[in-house]
Amino acid sequence: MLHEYFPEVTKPIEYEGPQSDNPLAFKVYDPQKKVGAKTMAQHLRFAVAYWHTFRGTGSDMFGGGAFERPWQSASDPMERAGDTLRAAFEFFQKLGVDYYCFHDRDIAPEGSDFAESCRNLEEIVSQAKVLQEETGKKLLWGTANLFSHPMYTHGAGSNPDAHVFAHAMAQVKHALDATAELGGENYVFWGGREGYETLLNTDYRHEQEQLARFFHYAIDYKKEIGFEGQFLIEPKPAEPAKHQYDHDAATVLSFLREFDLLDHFKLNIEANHATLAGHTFHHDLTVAAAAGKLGSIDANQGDLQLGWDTDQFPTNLYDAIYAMLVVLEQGGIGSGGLNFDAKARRGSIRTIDLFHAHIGGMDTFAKGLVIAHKIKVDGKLDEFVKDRYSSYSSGFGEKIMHGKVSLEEMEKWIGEHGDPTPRSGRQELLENIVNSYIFPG
Ligand code: XLS
Ligand code: CA
Ligand code: CA
Repeated sequence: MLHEYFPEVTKPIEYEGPQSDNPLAFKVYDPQKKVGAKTMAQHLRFAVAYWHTFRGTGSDMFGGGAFERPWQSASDPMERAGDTLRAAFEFFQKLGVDYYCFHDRDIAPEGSDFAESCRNLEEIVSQAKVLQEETGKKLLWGTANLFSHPMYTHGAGSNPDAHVFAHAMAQVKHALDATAELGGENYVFWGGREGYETLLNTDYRHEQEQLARFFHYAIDYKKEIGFEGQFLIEPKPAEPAKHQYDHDAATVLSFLREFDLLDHFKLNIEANHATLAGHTFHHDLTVAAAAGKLGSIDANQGDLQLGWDTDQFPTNLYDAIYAMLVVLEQGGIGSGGLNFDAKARRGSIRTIDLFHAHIGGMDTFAKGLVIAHKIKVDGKLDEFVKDRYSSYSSGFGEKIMHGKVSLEEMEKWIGEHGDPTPRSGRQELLENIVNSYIFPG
């Protein structure tokens, strides 16, 4: 019998419905329940974030670790990594989540030099592969941590020192190998320190070109090893860097277009990063989806009173509804999923808190899915929007959209038709319609 890290959870978490008062049960998320043509599990593709859930210590800017995790107690780093991996797979099985995500340095410890770090990674990947085969759990995405080590203080791909660039590329090579070996469905690039602290020491154009080069090399290597997963870039405006180059969805899309990278990437949109950029989650999802580039989601939420990345578990139903409206509109999340890039609060020190946190996030998004699906099927909102733009689908408006009218012709047309009549955007009515799906009948 393997060591049990979560003995309080005596059986897998199951759906018990809204009437259940069992805190270790789903009230909405019922993995096999069909919503339209797909099951909830197929729509939502939930993933656990390895770094927060198994490596998080509860530390913050004012204090060190607050959690005592039983899987983190061994003094030997590789033994600790193995214990952590087994705890993770026990957690995935008991929670009933199909996917997980990791950084190379979450799952395997940094060695005394690069070669040792690579060997550590390979060893843990081989253990993870066995556990995946035994449990049927899958890797949603892997990534390289190119921001914790002091060598990356001035960036990785955008570092002014070519030596650091080469190290970062070598690390990406191994993280890609690890992701491919584990059948990862995506690979994420989050550029935590790809940005600047001051423009006084920064050649902005050079760093942009370097970063583009970094991505092109990664694409070449992806082709070389035949990795079929989707490449994703995750926008974030700041933190840890003062200014990050992948500021938000629109900035990343324009960078990808400028440097001929657009065909090779989609976006991984994180709720808390969107709000840090001064947008709503709904906004950044919409911007990505409108370009056909919404690839995956980091499902968390920030605290609007705090100006930093709090990475809380998502409990806001409106955000979940709006997110799922965008996902349903584009026909699903594809090879992506909903990764809980979220951490239990520093004060939530028990391991059982990790279950409550995930159950809450899963129920919130399951409810968001159900409501978004109803809104879509009823079609009232879509009809309203369609009608709002209908003047472009025929007659003079259609000609405008096809670029067929000159400014002189527009002037003439206005002369004939007079000034336009203002039309209401009916926002309050639409908000009430959304609420009508939430209020109990
Ligand atoms: C940090 C980011 C990071 C990425 C993966 O703020 O969210 O965790 O998701 O490197
Ligand atoms: Ca994230
Ligand atoms: Ca975050």
